[in-house]
Amino acid sequence: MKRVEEYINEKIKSKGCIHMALVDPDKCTPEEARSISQNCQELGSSALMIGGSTCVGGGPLDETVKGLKSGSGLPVILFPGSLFGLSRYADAVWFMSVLNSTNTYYMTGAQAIGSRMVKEYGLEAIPLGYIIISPGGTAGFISQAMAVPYDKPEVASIYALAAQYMGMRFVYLERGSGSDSPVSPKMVQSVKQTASNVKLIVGGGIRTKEQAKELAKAGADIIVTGNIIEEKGINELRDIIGGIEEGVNERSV
Ligand code: 1GP
Repeated sequence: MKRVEEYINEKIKSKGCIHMALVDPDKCTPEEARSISQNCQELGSSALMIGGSTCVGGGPLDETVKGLKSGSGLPVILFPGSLFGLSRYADAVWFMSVLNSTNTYYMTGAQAIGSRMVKEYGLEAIPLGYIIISPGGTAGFISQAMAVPYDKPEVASIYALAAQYMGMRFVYLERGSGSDSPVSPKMVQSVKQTASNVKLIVGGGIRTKEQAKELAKAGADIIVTGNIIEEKGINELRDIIGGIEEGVNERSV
Protein backbone atom coordinates (compact mmCIF):
# COMPACT_ATOMS: atom_id res chain seq x y z
CA MET A 1 0.00 0.00 0.00
CA LYS A 2 1.34 3.42 -0.88
CA ARG A 3 1.71 6.72 0.93
CA VAL A 4 -1.61 8.54 0.39
CA GLU A 5 -3.78 5.50 0.95
CA GLU A 6 -1.91 4.71 4.14
CA TYR A 7 -2.34 8.31 5.28
CA ILE A 8 -6.10 8.16 4.58
CA ASN A 9 -6.48 4.90 6.48
CA GLU A 10 -4.56 6.24 9.46
CA LYS A 11 -6.71 9.36 9.54
CA ILE A 12 -9.91 7.31 9.41
CA LYS A 13 -8.60 5.12 12.20
CA SER A 14 -7.81 8.04 14.45
CA LYS A 15 -10.83 10.25 13.67
CA GLY A 16 -13.53 7.71 12.85
CA CYS A 17 -14.65 9.69 9.81
CA ILE A 18 -12.77 12.32 7.82
CA HIS A 19 -13.63 15.22 5.56
CA MET A 20 -12.28 15.80 2.07
CA ALA A 21 -12.88 19.02 0.15
CA LEU A 22 -13.60 18.74 -3.56
CA VAL A 23 -12.48 21.55 -5.84
CA ASP A 24 -13.88 21.98 -9.33
CA PRO A 25 -10.90 23.09 -11.47
CA ASP A 26 -13.19 24.86 -13.94
CA LYS A 27 -14.57 27.14 -11.22
CA CYS A 28 -11.45 27.89 -9.27
CA THR A 29 -8.34 29.95 -10.04
CA PRO A 30 -4.93 28.78 -8.78
CA GLU A 31 -4.95 31.64 -6.23
CA GLU A 32 -8.36 30.61 -4.94
CA ALA A 33 -7.17 27.00 -4.79
CA ARG A 34 -4.22 28.04 -2.67
CA SER A 35 -6.43 29.83 -0.18
CA ILE A 36 -9.00 26.97 -0.08
CA SER A 37 -6.17 24.56 0.60
CA GLN A 38 -4.83 26.72 3.45
CA ASN A 39 -8.25 27.12 5.02
CA CYS A 40 -9.15 23.44 4.67
CA GLN A 41 -6.04 22.40 6.54
CA GLU A 42 -6.73 24.92 9.31
CA LEU A 43 -10.33 23.77 9.66
CA GLY A 44 -9.43 20.09 9.87
CA SER A 45 -10.03 18.64 6.40
CA SER A 46 -7.86 15.59 5.77
CA ALA A 47 -7.33 15.79 2.02
CA LEU A 48 -8.17 17.75 -1.11
CA MET A 49 -9.84 16.29 -4.16
CA ILE A 50 -9.92 17.93 -7.57
CA GLY A 51 -12.07 17.05 -10.54
CA GLY A 52 -15.38 17.38 -12.27
CA SER A 53 -17.43 15.62 -14.91
CA THR A 54 -16.72 18.29 -17.53
CA CYS A 55 -13.16 19.20 -16.52
CA VAL A 56 -11.17 21.02 -19.24
CA GLY A 57 -7.86 19.62 -18.00
CA GLY A 58 -4.44 20.53 -19.39
CA GLY A 59 -2.60 23.63 -18.23
CA PRO A 60 -5.45 25.16 -16.20
CA LEU A 61 -5.89 21.89 -14.25
CA ASP A 62 -2.14 21.66 -13.62
CA GLU A 63 -2.06 25.22 -12.32
CA THR A 64 -5.01 24.65 -9.98
CA VAL A 65 -3.41 21.48 -8.64
CA LYS A 66 -0.21 23.44 -8.03
CA GLY A 67 -2.28 26.10 -6.26
CA LEU A 68 -3.72 23.45 -3.94
CA LYS A 69 -0.28 21.98 -3.30
CA SER A 70 1.20 25.38 -2.45
CA GLY A 71 -1.47 26.20 0.13
CA SER A 72 -0.97 23.33 2.56
CA GLY A 73 0.59 19.95 3.13
CA LEU A 74 -2.69 18.12 2.50
CA PRO A 75 -2.54 15.40 -0.15
CA VAL A 76 -4.18 16.28 -3.46
CA ILE A 77 -6.15 13.43 -4.98
CA LEU A 78 -7.48 13.57 -8.53
CA PHE A 79 -11.16 12.75 -8.96
CA PRO A 80 -11.30 12.40 -12.74
CA GLY A 81 -14.57 12.52 -14.62
CA SER A 82 -12.65 11.70 -17.79
CA LEU A 83 -9.12 11.36 -19.16
CA PHE A 84 -8.89 15.16 -19.06
CA GLY A 85 -8.88 14.99 -15.27
CA LEU A 86 -5.30 13.69 -14.94
CA SER A 87 -2.43 15.90 -13.80
CA ARG A 88 1.16 14.95 -13.04
CA TYR A 89 1.28 17.46 -10.17
CA ALA A 90 -1.20 15.63 -7.91
CA ASP A 91 -0.22 13.05 -5.31
CA ALA A 92 -2.73 10.35 -6.15
CA VAL A 93 -5.73 9.50 -8.27
CA TRP A 94 -8.96 7.80 -7.32
CA PHE A 95 -8.71 5.07 -9.94
CA MET A 96 -12.44 4.78 -10.28
CA SER A 97 -14.84 2.56 -12.12
CA VAL A 98 -18.53 3.49 -12.43
CA LEU A 99 -19.96 0.19 -11.24
CA ASN A 100 -23.51 0.88 -12.35
CA SER A 101 -22.76 2.47 -15.71
CA THR A 102 -24.50 0.93 -18.70
CA ASN A 103 -21.45 1.57 -20.85
CA THR A 104 -18.24 -0.44 -20.41
CA TYR A 105 -16.21 2.64 -21.37
CA TYR A 106 -16.91 4.08 -17.90
CA MET A 107 -16.17 0.79 -16.13
CA THR A 108 -12.89 -0.31 -17.74
CA GLY A 109 -12.41 1.47 -21.09
CA ALA A 110 -11.30 4.92 -19.93
CA GLN A 111 -9.30 3.22 -17.18
CA ALA A 112 -7.35 1.15 -19.70
CA ILE A 113 -6.59 4.19 -21.85
CA GLY A 114 -5.66 6.30 -18.83
CA SER A 115 -3.55 3.67 -17.06
CA ARG A 116 -0.33 4.43 -18.93
CA MET A 117 -0.68 8.12 -18.22
CA VAL A 118 -1.17 7.37 -14.51
CA LYS A 119 2.03 5.33 -14.58
CA GLU A 120 3.95 7.91 -16.61
CA TYR A 121 2.91 10.69 -14.21
CA GLY A 122 3.91 8.58 -11.20
CA LEU A 123 0.49 8.99 -9.61
CA GLU A 124 -0.53 6.71 -6.77
CA ALA A 125 -3.65 4.89 -7.99
CA ILE A 126 -6.24 4.16 -5.33
CA PRO A 127 -8.92 1.72 -6.53
CA LEU A 128 -12.45 3.01 -6.10
CA GLY A 129 -15.87 1.61 -6.94
CA TYR A 130 -18.11 4.55 -7.86
CA ILE A 131 -21.82 3.96 -7.38
CA ILE A 132 -24.29 6.52 -8.69
CA ILE A 133 -27.37 7.03 -6.56
CA SER A 134 -30.43 8.74 -8.07
CA PRO A 135 -30.67 11.48 -9.25
CA GLY A 136 -26.90 11.24 -9.90
CA GLY A 137 -26.45 14.71 -11.35
CA THR A 138 -23.99 15.42 -14.13
CA ALA A 139 -21.76 12.50 -13.09
CA GLY A 140 -24.67 10.08 -13.52
CA PHE A 141 -25.66 11.52 -16.88
CA ILE A 142 -22.16 11.65 -18.35
CA SER A 143 -21.25 8.16 -17.17
CA GLN A 144 -24.53 6.73 -18.49
CA ALA A 145 -25.36 5.21 -15.15
CA MET A 146 -28.46 3.28 -14.26
CA ALA A 147 -28.78 5.13 -10.98
CA VAL A 148 -29.62 3.18 -7.82
CA PRO A 149 -32.98 4.41 -6.49
CA TYR A 150 -32.61 6.62 -3.39
CA ASP A 151 -34.79 4.34 -1.28
CA LYS A 152 -33.08 1.05 -2.21
CA PRO A 153 -30.15 0.69 0.20
CA GLU A 154 -30.02 -3.02 -0.49
CA VAL A 155 -29.14 -2.37 -4.14
CA ALA A 156 -26.30 0.01 -3.23
CA SER A 157 -25.11 -2.62 -0.74
CA ILE A 158 -24.74 -5.42 -3.26
CA TYR A 159 -22.80 -3.16 -5.62
CA ALA A 160 -20.51 -2.27 -2.71
CA LEU A 161 -20.08 -5.93 -1.79
CA ALA A 162 -19.22 -6.74 -5.39
CA ALA A 163 -16.61 -3.95 -5.29
CA GLN A 164 -15.14 -5.51 -2.16
CA TYR A 165 -15.00 -8.95 -3.75
CA MET A 166 -13.33 -7.44 -6.83
CA GLY A 167 -10.58 -6.08 -4.59
CA MET A 168 -11.52 -2.41 -4.49
CA ARG A 169 -10.62 -0.79 -1.21
CA PHE A 170 -12.92 2.24 -1.41
CA VAL A 171 -16.53 2.70 -2.49
CA TYR A 172 -18.14 6.06 -3.24
CA LEU A 173 -21.89 6.65 -3.00
CA GLU A 174 -22.48 9.61 -5.32
CA ARG A 175 -25.80 11.47 -5.17
CA GLY A 176 -24.57 14.02 -7.71
CA SER A 177 -22.84 17.32 -7.12
CA GLY A 178 -25.32 20.01 -6.17
CA SER A 179 -28.07 17.52 -5.47
CA ASP A 180 -30.96 18.69 -3.25
CA SER A 181 -30.01 16.27 -0.49
CA PRO A 182 -27.40 13.60 0.26
CA VAL A 183 -27.81 9.83 0.25
CA SER A 184 -29.74 8.51 3.23
CA PRO A 185 -28.06 7.47 6.49
CA LYS A 186 -30.03 4.23 6.07
CA MET A 187 -28.18 3.49 2.83
CA VAL A 188 -24.82 4.26 4.47
CA GLN A 189 -25.64 1.91 7.35
CA SER A 190 -26.73 -0.87 5.02
CA VAL A 191 -23.61 -0.58 2.83
CA LYS A 192 -21.31 -0.61 5.85
CA GLN A 193 -23.02 -3.69 7.26
CA THR A 194 -22.89 -5.56 3.97
CA ALA A 195 -19.44 -4.56 2.67
CA SER A 196 -17.54 -4.06 5.90
CA ASN A 197 -14.06 -4.31 4.38
CA VAL A 198 -14.30 -1.32 2.07
CA LYS A 199 -13.94 2.28 3.17
CA LEU A 200 -17.10 4.19 2.40
CA ILE A 201 -17.06 7.65 0.82
CA VAL A 202 -20.25 9.68 0.61
CA GLY A 203 -20.77 12.81 -1.48
CA GLY A 204 -23.25 14.96 -3.33
CA GLY A 205 -25.69 17.43 -1.74
CA ILE A 206 -24.14 17.62 1.74
CA ARG A 207 -24.73 21.18 2.93
CA THR A 208 -25.52 21.16 6.64
CA LYS A 209 -23.89 20.15 9.89
CA GLU A 210 -26.83 17.88 10.68
CA GLN A 211 -26.53 16.01 7.37
CA ALA A 212 -22.79 15.47 7.90
CA LYS A 213 -23.43 14.32 11.45
CA GLU A 214 -26.08 11.77 10.47
CA LEU A 215 -23.91 10.31 7.69
CA ALA A 216 -20.88 10.03 9.98
CA LYS A 217 -23.04 8.49 12.68
CA ALA A 218 -24.39 5.95 10.19
CA GLY A 219 -20.83 4.80 9.48
CA ALA A 220 -19.42 6.82 6.55
CA ASP A 221 -15.61 6.83 6.56
CA ILE A 222 -15.11 9.85 4.31
CA ILE A 223 -17.46 12.76 3.69
CA VAL A 224 -16.88 14.87 0.59
CA THR A 225 -18.23 18.35 0.05
CA GLY A 226 -17.70 20.45 -3.06
CA ASN A 227 -20.36 23.02 -3.83
CA ILE A 228 -20.67 24.34 -0.32
CA ILE A 229 -17.35 26.17 -0.63
CA GLU A 230 -18.45 27.86 -3.85
CA GLU A 231 -21.98 28.57 -2.57
CA LYS A 232 -21.33 29.68 0.98
CA GLY A 233 -17.60 30.05 1.52
CA ILE A 234 -15.06 28.17 3.51
CA ASN A 235 -16.54 28.91 6.93
CA GLU A 236 -19.40 26.50 6.36
CA LEU A 237 -16.78 23.78 6.46
CA ARG A 238 -16.27 24.45 10.15
CA ASP A 239 -19.86 23.32 10.75
CA ILE A 240 -19.58 20.29 8.47
CA ILE A 241 -16.39 19.10 10.17
CA GLY A 242 -17.94 19.74 13.60
CA GLY A 243 -20.96 17.68 12.52
CA ILE A 244 -18.72 14.81 11.46
CA GLU A 245 -17.03 14.79 14.88
CA GLU A 246 -20.39 14.80 16.67
CA GLY A 247 -21.66 11.97 14.49
CA VAL A 248 -18.62 9.81 15.25
CA ASN A 249 -19.09 10.45 18.99
CA GLU A 250 -22.70 9.35 18.78
CA ARG A 251 -21.98 6.09 16.98
CA SER A 252 -23.18 3.01 18.82
CA VAL A 253 -20.15 0.78 18.98
C1 1GP B 1 -19.52 15.50 -6.23
O1 1GP B 1 -19.93 14.26 -4.30
C2 1GP B 1 -19.30 15.39 -4.77
O2 1GP B 1 -18.91 14.49 -6.91
C3 1GP B 1 -19.62 16.65 -4.03
O3 1GP B 1 -20.92 17.08 -4.19
O4 1GP B 1 -20.71 19.49 -4.75
O5 1GP B 1 -22.86 18.60 -3.83
O6 1GP B 1 -20.87 18.82 -2.38
P1 1GP B 1 -21.36 18.58 -3.76
